[in-house]
Amino acid sequence: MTCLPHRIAVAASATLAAAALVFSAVVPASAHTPTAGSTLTPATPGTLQECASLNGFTYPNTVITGASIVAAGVLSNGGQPVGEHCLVTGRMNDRTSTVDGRSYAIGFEMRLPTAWSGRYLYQANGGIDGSIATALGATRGGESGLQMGMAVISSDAGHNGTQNPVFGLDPQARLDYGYKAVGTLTPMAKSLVAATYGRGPDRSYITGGSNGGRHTMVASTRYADQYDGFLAISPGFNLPKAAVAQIWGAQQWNTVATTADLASAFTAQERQLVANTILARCDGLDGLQDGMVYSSAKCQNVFSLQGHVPTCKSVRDGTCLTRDQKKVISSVFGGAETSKGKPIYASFPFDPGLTQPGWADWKFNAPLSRDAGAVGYIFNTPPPAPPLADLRSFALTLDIDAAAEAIWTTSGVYTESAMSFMTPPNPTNLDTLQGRGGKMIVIHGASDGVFSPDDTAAWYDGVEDRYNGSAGGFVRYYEVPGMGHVSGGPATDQHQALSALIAWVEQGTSPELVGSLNPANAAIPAEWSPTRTRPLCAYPAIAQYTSGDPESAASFLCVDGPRRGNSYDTPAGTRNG
Ligand SMILES: [Ca+2]
Repeated sequence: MTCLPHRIAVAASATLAAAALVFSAVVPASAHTPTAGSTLTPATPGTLQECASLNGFTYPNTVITGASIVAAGVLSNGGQPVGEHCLVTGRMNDRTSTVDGRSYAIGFEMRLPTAWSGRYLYQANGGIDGSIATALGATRGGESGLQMGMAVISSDAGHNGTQNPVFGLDPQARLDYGYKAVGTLTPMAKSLVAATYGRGPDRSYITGGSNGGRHTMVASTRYADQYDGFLAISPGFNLPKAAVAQIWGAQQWNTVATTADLASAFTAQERQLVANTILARCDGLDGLQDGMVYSSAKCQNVFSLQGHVPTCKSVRDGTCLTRDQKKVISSVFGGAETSKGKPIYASFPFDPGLTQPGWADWKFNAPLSRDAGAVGYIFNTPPPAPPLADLRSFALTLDIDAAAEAIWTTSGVYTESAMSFMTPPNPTNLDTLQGRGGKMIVIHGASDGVFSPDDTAAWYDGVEDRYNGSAGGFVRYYEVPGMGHVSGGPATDQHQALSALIAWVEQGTSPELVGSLNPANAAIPAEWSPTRTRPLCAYPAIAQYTSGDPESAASFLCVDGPRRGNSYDTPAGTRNG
């Protein structure tokens, strides 16, 4: 595909104009540069009119349990106080399950700022839900929708924390977790906004990371008529596939682990060895030795685990990998397969960010706990329901072929398969979103330990194919080198994607994201300047160093890169296992 290069911008508005001037001179607008697409009318500010009286707010199947003012400064984000707002708590669809006898409801809180921007934000939460995270509307990139004046709702998606993961025994709780909580809460939330401000939201947004990114991508197909902007970060949009792949990976690691801790299969020292070898081969491909590999697609061909990482001649001492370790690491990065060699999920790109502890936690710990519980109760039909105290042995002895099959099946009271209720239907069909002038930004780290950016790239390739190469007018994908799951890692993981999305939706401003470092991120190498910035380039473009300060985004251009989503030959979301 041909397109780009994009112009880039820098974070500080003071230098924005100068940078734009420079790059407009260097890179004239091209016919191949994605257009910003159509624009919706901007939101206009409003003022909170009601709060305590919202205790009397009525909506079908809704119970309000509290409504009161929260003073400015009680909450903060990024070290800055969040302004005064009204906190409304409640729940929808109180019920007792006829299947498992447990009580369920869709719990929520909504935070409605006194100084309102006219915008509404659905904060989609992570994990397997089950708790009402504070409705800050925080993106993990540094922004807070609440701080930006948006009215934000957060929910438990239909079950509470004590019901994780056994809520999967209840078919309705499965559907609420999968997609129906978002569909149920959205019109109620808009009605609550109207009751608070005297009018409904001018513009509506949804954002989340991980499972919240999944909710966001599901909403981009199921509820595109309800939202104007979608910001999905590290989306697990094929979560049932990924969970089975995680458990398959645990079984692989277990063949070379030296202790009960699967991390002994590939120690921190050995991961550093691989990262150093990747950097030695690939760091300079983008024009700068800076500890970041932007030419990821090229790197996958240039770097060879087998050929470039020393093979142990005797014992493992951290300076080498055994042949068996190499076989396992290659297979995990190559992607989980059934015993017949069919892909279960997706490949993962080699990237130096695998040194971060979060990568190891996802690879070695999560499969034996979170993924095992999710597959055992939520994603397989019928649910095998293993003892919760024995999830480790459930994972390590699981029949992978059967588990990969059972994410597609229905049975008895379970009338939707996990792949049906968890993933976006027709994921590349964004006709409704496009048709109403909606916009979507997707961000994914290259060293995500659980959800693969190769899967996201494959999805984006499918979207580009569907829209004949013009998808950049309404949806863009940004891969962040070094970044782990949602955030973290040796990466410029801080960004202004929510602001950029709003400007894209309401002003038609083409997003130009700049990544910066999080000072609290322990994975940042000491030799990097704390002020380092990098352009986040819209896939398939990659950042290329040109000249100037190596710590500054202004020294880079986004240049043409290859499409990389070749990890499986069927569109994302369709059956390939
Ligand atoms: Ca580099």
